[in-house]
Amino acid sequence: MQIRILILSLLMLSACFTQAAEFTVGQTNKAFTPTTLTIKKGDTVKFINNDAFFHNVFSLSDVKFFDLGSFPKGEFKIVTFEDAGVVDVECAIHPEMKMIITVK
Ligand SMILES: [Cu+2]
Repeated sequence: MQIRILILSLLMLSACFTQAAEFTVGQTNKAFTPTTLTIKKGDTVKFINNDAFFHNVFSLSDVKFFDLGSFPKGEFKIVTFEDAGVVDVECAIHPEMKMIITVK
């Protein structure tokens, strides 16, 4: 009986350690903050618009191809990164806005 509880406890503990993390990237003063981010496979990134005008988030990368569309201040979009590699992220409205997400 005790060994079952021990095994169950270990399983629950390992599940905690392998849980995906959520990172937040702001869009502030026409810049992604931070401009570089390193995450693990399965982690999510929440992109939040902190400016008083619309921003977009997209990537043409092979590792993760996406376009979150345009959204106003206070709104956010969440992306899950399943594969390892380097992802270039941009804003279609402001070409100077760029960031790099490295998925390990
Ligand atoms: Cu923008």
